[in-house]
This record gives sequence, C-alpha cells and structure tokens, in this order.
Amino acid sequence: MIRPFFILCAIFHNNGVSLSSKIRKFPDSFEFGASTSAYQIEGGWYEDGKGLSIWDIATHMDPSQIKDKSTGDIAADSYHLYKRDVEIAKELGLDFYRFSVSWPRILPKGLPNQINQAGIDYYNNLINELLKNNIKPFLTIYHWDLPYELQKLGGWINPHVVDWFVDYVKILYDYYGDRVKLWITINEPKQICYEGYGSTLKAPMLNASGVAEYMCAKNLLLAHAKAYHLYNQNYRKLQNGTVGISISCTWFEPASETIDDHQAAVDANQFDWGQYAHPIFSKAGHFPFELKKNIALKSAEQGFSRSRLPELSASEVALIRGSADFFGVNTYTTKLAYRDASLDGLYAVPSYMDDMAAVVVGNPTWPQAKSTWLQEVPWGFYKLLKEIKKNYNNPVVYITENGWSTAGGLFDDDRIQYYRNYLSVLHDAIEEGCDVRKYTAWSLIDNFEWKNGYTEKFGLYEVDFSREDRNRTPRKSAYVYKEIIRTKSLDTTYEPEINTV
Ligand code: PNW
Repeated sequence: MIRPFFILCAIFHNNGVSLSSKIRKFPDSFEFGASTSAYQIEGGWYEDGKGLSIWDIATHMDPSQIKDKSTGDIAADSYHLYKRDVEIAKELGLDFYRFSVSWPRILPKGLPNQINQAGIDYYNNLINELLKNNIKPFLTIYHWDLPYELQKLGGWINPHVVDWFVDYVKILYDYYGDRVKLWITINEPKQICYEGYGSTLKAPMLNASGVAEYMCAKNLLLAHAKAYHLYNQNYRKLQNGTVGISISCTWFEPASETIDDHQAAVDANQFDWGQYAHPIFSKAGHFPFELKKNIALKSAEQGFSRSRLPELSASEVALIRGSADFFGVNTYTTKLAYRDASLDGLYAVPSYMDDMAAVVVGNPTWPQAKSTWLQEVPWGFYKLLKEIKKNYNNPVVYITENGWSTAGGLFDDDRIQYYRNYLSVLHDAIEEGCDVRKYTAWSLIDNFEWKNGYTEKFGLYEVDFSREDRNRTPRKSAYVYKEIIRTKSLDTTYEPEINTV
C-alpha cells in the first residue's frame, strides 16, 4: 500500500530557509525575463509554408488525448500578434524574452534542402522588434515540435537525428546569430525522451517504455553537444554568444530518515535531472552511477542481453562533457521519494519508473496549483540550487523556467506568493555563492498547456481564447513582477495599483 500521507507530513518544515519580509536586492547584473514556446503560442499551424510537427499530428489525429480536445492551431495567435507580445515584454520591463523556434516552420520537411523563407522572416521580425525595444532575444532551438517528417524516420531514437539537428541549428546560427547572443539548444530532455518516447504523456506518445527513453537520451545529448561545438568552431569568435541547455529539475526529498528512502531520493534526482546534467556538467562526464547501476541490474534480471541504457564511448563522453556555457534550470516543484518493496509491480516492466524504483508523491499540506503535479515548495528549489553548486563545481546557472498555474482570472495572489517565495530562496542561494545570473518566469502569456489544452493558465498576462483577437490583459502578478524587475528587489509589502503597467 502507498503510505498514508500523514506519515509524510513529517517533512512539512522549512528546512532552514527563511521566507522573511526583509527587502532583498538582487545583484545589479542579475537579469529577469519571461518565456514561451512556439507550439504553445504561435498558431499559424498551416500557414505560409510551415510543415507539420508531431504536436500538429497528435492534436489532429486523436483530439480526445487533449483534456479540452483543443489544438495549437491558433493558440495565442502570436504568429500574427508578435508585436503585442513584445509590447508586453516592454511593459513588464523584461531584460530578455525567451521564445522558441518551430523547426517545421523553418524546415517544413525537417531537412535543410528546403528552407521556408516566411518562417525565417517571422523570427527575423520578432528578433528585430525585441532589439528595437531593448529586450534581448533568448532563443530556444528545440521546444518539442519535431517535424513530423522526421518522426516518420524515428525522430529522437534514430541516431541520424544528431545530424538532422545540427543541420537545423546551423541555419539558425547563420540567419540569427548576428543578433541573438543567448541560445538554448534543447528544452527539457526528460520530457522529450521519457514523456514522448517512453510513455504517452507527450508527442509522439510512442510508449516504448524502458527502452526508447534511453536511446533518445543518448542521441539528444550528442545532438546538443555537437550543436555546442559547432558554435565554438564556426561562430563564437565572430558572434560572441553563449550556448546552453535547459533541463527540467524536480527536487526529490527523502520521505523519511531511513537509508532506503534516502537512496530512493538520490536515485530519483539522478533519474530526473542527473541523467542529463551529469554527462554535461560533472567532471567525470558519463551517465550517473545510479542510473547505470539500476538499469544494468534490472536489464540483466529481465533477460536483456545488454543494459537498456546505451553505452557512451570514451570519445562521446569527452564530446558531451563541458558542452555548455550555462546550466538552464527549469524548475517548478518538489516531491517526496520513498522505497517500498511491497510496491513491486506498481510500474510497467521494463520502464523508467521501475528502473528508478522510487515512489514519488506530493504532500497535501503544500500549496496546490491548478496543475496536479505542481505544489509550492520553495525550500526544495533552494536545496536544488545548492546541490547543483556542489555536484557540478558551481556552474553558471540561468533559471530558464519557473511558474505557477491557475484556473484563470486576473487576481492571482497564489501566483504572486509563489514567485515571491521562490525568488526569496533564490536570493538566499545567490548570497550563499550559487552562481545564478538570470531568472525567467513561465510564462509571458497564457498558452496551450500540452495535454491539458487551455485548462491550465501559466501567464503573467491572461489571453482571452474565446475572442478572435486573442486579447491580452495583465494579471495582478504582472504588476508585481514588473516592480520586482524595476527595483531588482523583492519587497513583499508592495501592493500594485492596478492599471499601472
Ligand atoms: C515545462 N516537472 O514542462 C515546459 O517546458 C513548458 O512547455 C510547460 O508549459 C511548462 O513546464 C508548464 O507545464 C514541465 O514537474 C512541467 O518536473 C513540469 C515539470 C517539468 C517540466
């Protein structure tokens, strides 16, 4: 049986982190931004020569997979309303705006023999509009909308994806690198590999559990590393930008003091984000020890002739190790982890969850967002930052996503509380030497929240999806974030006067 929640409530404490009301000033060089992604906001799904992506296919082939049966066909219509988005970024006073490029809008068939000029123009216009308003463009190269033509060939589990990706990246460096100085190669490897290929949580919903997610992981790490080295070899000297990767990191805390639960949390952290961070940011490189050990043991028990986790050769380890100028951290929440032998059979075999062999749960006493998986646990964010500092020799960290969902409405005090508490512990971590230099709110505006459609709102600005003009209105949190950016500090007593944005 899953242990009753009240036992887990032992963890209900602040772990030494104070959420005090003193005014906290961020370093002058610290920068604030907000984020979106192409499929979630753009719409224009079949316009001006754009090809289809795996999300176009998933939403159209079987609408029942999406909670409200919606699609990203129009979404927030940013393909037409990008000037309003930039205006919003300006209203907020953002230092930078993080957006992603749709691969099939640039390369309708995924490969570089056919470039869609209208797609090139769209991002040129967006970048120029941002620069005109003194906002730095922060470009994510891949945020989940793989060209469908490449998925037909296996997508991220075909080793050739490394070449396909590098060809695509080269085009973006060539066209935009004169003006874009901040690059993220790939957004959230775990969500791409485990959720997309090892389960049905994200497109392409392959569900080849326990096998495909690890094939994808290897290819993705190599694709990222080659994109990074391409920049170093051909562009860095001239363009002088910075290139990193965004990894989603949940913090896992042991549910009790037992050695077993402690190990369950270590394993969960290594599976969730160490899987991708360790090969890039650790001194030794390679997949984490816990990952290699667990998957090799289980694979042998299950009758496989080799570990389901593919090997990385010495030269691949060397290529991947150190292949980032910064660690992009996307983080939202914390979970408790425990180990319980009586739960054998809880997960499919083979699978990522079975390999990890930890039960992970929330805590009903933590503040709950609209998204079931999202609870407010600031001390978990603090522990995550300290662990990254310790494990990877204090890398440069950019928080590339952090945010809170509601059911809607302009008065979002729970979102305000979340942002203030997370920024407060971020400030603690910086004071204690963590090298965090940027913070990015998710999201600038409401958007298509993947399988949850439009039922969960993450925006600082509300989008009215019932109106053709997709009217955008600032929420209360937008006014608070604007003041945080203006003063570069946290003043928890600040109450906005509405209509001042
Ligand atoms: C991110 N977690 O996904 C994505 O990058 C966005 O596209 C998405 O809209 C946003 O978060 C909100 O869901 C994640 O719990 C969501 O570990 C949750 C987790 C990780 C990533």
